[in-house]
Amino acid sequence: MSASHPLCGAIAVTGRPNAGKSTFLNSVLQTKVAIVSPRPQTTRGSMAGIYLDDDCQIVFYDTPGIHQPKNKLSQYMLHQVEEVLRGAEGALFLIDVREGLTEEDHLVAEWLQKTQKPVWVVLNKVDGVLDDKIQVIENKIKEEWPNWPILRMAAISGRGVKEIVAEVKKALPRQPYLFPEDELTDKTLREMASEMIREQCFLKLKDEIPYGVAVLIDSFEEKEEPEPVVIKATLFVEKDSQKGIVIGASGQQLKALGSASRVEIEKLVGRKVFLELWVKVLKNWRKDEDVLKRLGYSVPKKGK
Ligand SMILES: Nc1nc2c(ncn2[C@@H]2O[C@H](COP(=O)(O)OP(=O)(O)O)[C@@H](O)[C@H]2O)c(=O)[nH]1
Ligand SMILES: [Mg+2]
Repeated sequence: MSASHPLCGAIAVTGRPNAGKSTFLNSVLQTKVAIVSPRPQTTRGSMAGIYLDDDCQIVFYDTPGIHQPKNKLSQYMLHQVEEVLRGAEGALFLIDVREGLTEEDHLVAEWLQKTQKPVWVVLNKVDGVLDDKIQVIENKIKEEWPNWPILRMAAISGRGVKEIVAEVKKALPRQPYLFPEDELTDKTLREMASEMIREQCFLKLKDEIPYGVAVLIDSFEEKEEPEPVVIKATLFVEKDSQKGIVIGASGQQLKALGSASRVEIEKLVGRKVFLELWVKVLKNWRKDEDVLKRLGYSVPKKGK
């Protein structure tokens, strides 16, 4: 490609569940686009966060954490990671230094070795971890994967993020921008609103419940201001018993979910939102391909 083109390319943001991938995406864009929770496997699909500066566009793809698949939804999540890696120039491999090197990190490394693309190991969450401990992890990584450069970051505060961008830039080709200059993500407002509701489920619902919640936006109406954006959404749960929990005594839990989600969606759309939530039971939806498809988690057939 011509030297007059800008530096541009896609980079996969990979790592085990909870390593801080979505936090990195928000940090590099200085805007909240990806949902984050203290719990693993919050992110289900891939999402582009589009970084732009004077001479460069980097499309960072947030991905679900690489893990051992347990059901059709996990298979969908892992397929999303494969697709992103296929189209990327390289991958960031995020490691949570507070946990040290784990089995799951080795599983991620196996995936990344297969791609034969540049990989940058990013030691995340260095805030509050002693330098000696980080050094021990770094030495182990150098032994195991000697070809991969190692960087340090605290995605939560933005420390080290600029340096990562600078490193990644060196590996990008010159080509026309992949996305229009004013775009921040590849997701629609509707999709992002549904994610914001799911995020609140992860933050507010206990135990296994959020893992069995899917959100479907039934309608998203943008009337003229000062009218609010009117959003109607259904939360699907897997069992009758979960429906009661999500709604809560006299509807308190659902109300809390609704108002917290509304605040987040208002930040996203930059205006008032009226949000109506319903809860329905859809037995074992995570195992049912047709239902997964309806909810936007389309699992490709094996061998494709
Ligand atoms: N202390 C600390 N926590 C972080 C950092 N980055 C992410 N986290 C936290 O780790 C948890 C998982 O982050 P998330 O971005 O959802 O991880 P993902 O599953 O890899 O996308 C959240 O509670 C984040 O606030 C960091 O640099 N420092
Ligand atoms: Mg995530």
